[in-house]
Amino acid sequence: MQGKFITIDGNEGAGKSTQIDFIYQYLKNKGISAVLTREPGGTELGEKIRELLLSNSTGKMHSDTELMLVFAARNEHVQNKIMPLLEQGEWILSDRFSDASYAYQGGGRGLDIARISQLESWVLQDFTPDMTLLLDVPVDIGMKRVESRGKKDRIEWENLGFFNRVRDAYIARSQQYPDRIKLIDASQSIQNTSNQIQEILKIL
Ligand code: Z5A
Repeated sequence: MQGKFITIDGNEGAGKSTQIDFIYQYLKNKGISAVLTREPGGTELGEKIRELLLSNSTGKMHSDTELMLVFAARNEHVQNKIMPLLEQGEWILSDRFSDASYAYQGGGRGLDIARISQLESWVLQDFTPDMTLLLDVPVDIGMKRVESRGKKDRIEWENLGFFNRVRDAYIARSQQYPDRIKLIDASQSIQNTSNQIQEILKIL
């Protein structure tokens, strides 16, 4: 049986972690034991890069450096984990992948999309997820959901304008790649959002 690579992405508080658990269980009930992973991270080195990217103690970082670090972590992830697992026929569920770079570094930080695309081609060549579930929630609702966590990481200190640009960039990606990226209204209840996801997963 051939493995599949499914990614889940979205703006702050969209419910990715909540829904990835649902997807994992849904697949398990169908007899598929998926491997859960995340970005930035997913490998030992990738998790160290994640710490650099998200720790408040890192301080200021040039946006190009941030972009290259997320792709460095991604290269480790794809070469040393995702590809080998897919070759063994495993299904992989990743909490975030390259669309996040277009949204956060492209939309949020304002980096040139053509440069992100160049870096993506260099690192991934033509490798893309089989399916991306994009959870979309208005920024104010998402923020309220994550506020209760109290602690903010280095990127979460950004202003509302940044997070609105992130959301807009995600939506633009879903319009550009409608076959791969499935846009889900994540402003609904957890159950309603899971129901939308379940309908989409039926096509796999
Ligand atoms: N980043 C980047 O800049 N470039 C890249 O290329 C990549 C990443 C790959 C790490 O992300 C950061 O890395 C992220 C982007 C950047 N930056 N920031 N900031 P992360 O995915 O590890 O962490 P996160 O983005 O902070 O996750 P999140 O958005 O905070 O959480 P979530 O997974 O989407 O949501 P959740 O944990 O499932 O839910 C949050 C709360 O809301 C929780 O209490 C739930 O019970 C509740 N919830 C969830 N769904 C609902 C619904 N439907 N209704 C009500 N309440 C809900």
